[in-house]
Amino acid sequence: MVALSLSHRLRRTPFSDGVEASGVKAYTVYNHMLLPTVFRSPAEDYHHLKTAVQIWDVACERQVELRGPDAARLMQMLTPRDLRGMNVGQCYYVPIVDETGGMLNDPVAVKLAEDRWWISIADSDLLYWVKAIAHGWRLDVLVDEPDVSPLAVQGPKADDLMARVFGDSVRDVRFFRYGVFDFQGRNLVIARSGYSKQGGYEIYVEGGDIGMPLWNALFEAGKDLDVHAGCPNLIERIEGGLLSYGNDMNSNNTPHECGLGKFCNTHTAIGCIGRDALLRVAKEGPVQKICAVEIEGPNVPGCDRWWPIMAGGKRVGRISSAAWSPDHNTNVAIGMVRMTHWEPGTEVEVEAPDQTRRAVVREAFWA
Ligand code: THG
Repeated sequence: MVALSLSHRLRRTPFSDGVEASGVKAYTVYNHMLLPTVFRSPAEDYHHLKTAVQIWDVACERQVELRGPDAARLMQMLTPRDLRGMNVGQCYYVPIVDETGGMLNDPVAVKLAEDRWWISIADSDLLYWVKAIAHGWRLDVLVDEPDVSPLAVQGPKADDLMARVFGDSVRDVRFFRYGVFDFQGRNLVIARSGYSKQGGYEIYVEGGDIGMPLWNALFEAGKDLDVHAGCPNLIERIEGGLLSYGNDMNSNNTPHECGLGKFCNTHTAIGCIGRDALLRVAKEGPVQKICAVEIEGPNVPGCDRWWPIMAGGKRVGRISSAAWSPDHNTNVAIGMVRMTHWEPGTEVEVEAPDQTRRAVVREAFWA
C-alpha cells in the first residue's frame, strides 16, 4: 500500500473532518480535491449501499457557475443536448464536447434561473474551457467556481433519512428535479440524483461553513437507519453502467461512442460548438462503443490502466473499469469495443495483468 501525500494543491472539502472521523481507508484525487473511495471495504460498502443509506462527500463534483444574460446561450454552446425544453428546477445529464465532438466532461447541469446555471463537473478542468469561450465570444456572463459542495445521500433508505432532516416534502422531489429546502436558516438546492442506481439525493451545500453541521445532523437523524459514510462504489457503478470520465472515456471519444447519443440532439442543438463535427460522426455512426463486458475467472485485480481486449490475436478494444461483483458472482466491466466485436454474446479475451481471461460482450449493464 502506498500513501498519498497531502498538500494545499490537493484540496480538502467541507466534510473532510467527518470523513476522517468515519474511518476513511482510501482516497482518490478528483478535480484536485480529495474523494473517498473506501470506508470498510469495497464489498462491504457495496452491500451496505444496496440495503441501507450512505452519506457521500462528493464535494469534488465542483460547480462551474454561469451567471448573466448570456448564461443560457453559453450553456447551449457547450453541449449537443437541446436545452430549449429545460425548465428551472430541472437537472440534465449533458455531454460537453469540444470543436471536434470530443468529450470534455459529462456533468449534470442544474438550471437555477434563466440566467443562472451550475455545471456539476466530472474530473476535468472544464472551468478554463468555459471561461475561454465566454471571454473569446465576449459573452455577458460571469463564469466561476462558487463555494458549493455536493453531499450525496444514497441508498434505499435515503428518503426516510432526508425526510427527518428536511421534512416530508423532500420525498416529492422527482428524478433529476430539485427543490429548495431550509437547513439552519439557509436555502439549499436538493436534487433527486446521484452517482448510484440505488436512489437518493444530492444536496448542493452552499457555504462550506454549514458542511459539518449538516453532516452531523444527517448522522444524528439516521442512527436507527444504519446510516454510514460511503462513497461512489466501483462495483455498483459498473453494474449500473455509470461512466467515469478520464477512465472510461476522454476527449478522444465522441458522446456516441460513449453510449450518450440519447443525450444528444445534434440537429436541434443550435449553437453547440461541436455540432458540425458531431453531425458528421452521427451520420456515419461510431466505429467503437462502450459496452458491458463480463470477464470470466477469479476476482480481477484493480484496473488502473486499460487492459487490451483481444480477438484472433488482434486488439479490438480496451477494458477501462472492472471489479468482482458479489451479487452477480462474476467480474463486471466497462470496455470500449470495436464494431467488429460489439455484438452481444461475442467472445473475446481480456489481457488482465495477472492472466488472460475469456470474456463476453453483453447486451446491457447489470442494473
Ligand atoms: N452528480 C452530480 N455531479 C456529478 C456526478 C453526479 N459530476 C461528476 C459525475 N457525477 C458526472 N457523471 C455522471 C454520470 C452519470 C450520471 C450523472 C453524472 C447519472 N446518470 C443516470 C444514468 O445513466 O442512469 C441518469 C441519467 C439521466 O437519465 O439523465 O446520474 O452523479 N451532481
